[in-house]
Amino acid sequence: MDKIPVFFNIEQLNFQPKYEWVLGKKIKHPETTRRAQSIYRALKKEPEAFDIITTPEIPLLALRQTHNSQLITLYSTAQNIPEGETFHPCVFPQRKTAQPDPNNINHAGFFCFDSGTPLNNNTWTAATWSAASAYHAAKQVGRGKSRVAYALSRPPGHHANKESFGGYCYFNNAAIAARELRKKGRVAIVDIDFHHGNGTQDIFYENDQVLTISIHGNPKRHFPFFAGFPEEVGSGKGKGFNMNIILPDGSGLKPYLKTLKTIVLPAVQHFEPDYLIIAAGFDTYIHDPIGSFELSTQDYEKIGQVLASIKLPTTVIQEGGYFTRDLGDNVVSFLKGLKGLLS
Ligand code: SP5
Ligand code: ZN
Repeated sequence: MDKIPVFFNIEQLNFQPKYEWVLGKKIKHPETTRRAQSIYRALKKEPEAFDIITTPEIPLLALRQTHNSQLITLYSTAQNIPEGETFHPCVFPQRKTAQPDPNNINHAGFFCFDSGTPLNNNTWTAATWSAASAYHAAKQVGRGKSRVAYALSRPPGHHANKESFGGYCYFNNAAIAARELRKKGRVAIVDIDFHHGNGTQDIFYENDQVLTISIHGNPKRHFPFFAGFPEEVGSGKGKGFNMNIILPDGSGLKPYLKTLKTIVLPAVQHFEPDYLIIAAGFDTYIHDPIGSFELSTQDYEKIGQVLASIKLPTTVIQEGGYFTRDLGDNVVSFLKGLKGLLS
């Protein structure tokens, strides 16, 4: 039996955001390096199932195909922030009139849409290597070397769009993976993070060659608040190629599987893609401190099995999931559900 290739680079651990503010309170930042370590350890425990590969570099061009140069410049500007200091954007200009200067860190607020996504001198390094893991996982699948690959991407990516960052995301890892696979065919992205994948939606909103589907908590009450509603179906050529599915707070396996089987699978199959990308967040876990769904560790295997039944070459990109202790077990459970793709 083949192993599932896992892409990760230790450089991704360099960035350690310390705090964010929730309802005026300073809290420990949920997007920690311990998250990645939890996943890494759980995968490492099963060497017969997973082949951990050290991610090589990503070509700058692959970042530039998804993100604009000002955003990339801003992250390199952030490399000059003194060691140990963090820049929390706090001035959010009117984007229509402001003239942003990405060489001035004080202008960072122009390039982001929330206050929970800080910058420091290591943001660039970690975010670039996180994107590299997604890119190389996609490449492995695109080359036909494996029918399934997993990118241990951290920091996450699905909230980041072409020109702005937010929601703990800097580069849109799934979008970068999709651009790579687009060289070979059509791509469907299914986002199972608790939050709406607003960045991914945005990047492919006018695209009819990349189908984007996100299942998430109600944006009326949950981040990202401004997007993720069913009326958002894509525009121009892309009309009909974006789908948002809201599940109620408290949703467990039953409604989740029903949604996958009756809505997601038929939509993906109708699109007839060549590749599937899963933006896999585990903040749908019952104990997650941010999400409000109630999935269990065992449930993720079942969800994986249903997604594997589409039988497409599949790239899994890690997104959220903040109950660190069980995060690794949840990822392993999900990937076991996808093992059927290897045979
Ligand atoms: C990648 C990802 O999962 N990003 C999520 C960003 C969410 N940021 C807002 C967090 C607000 C936390 N509110 C706690 C509510 C507790 N029920
Ligand atoms: Zn999330």
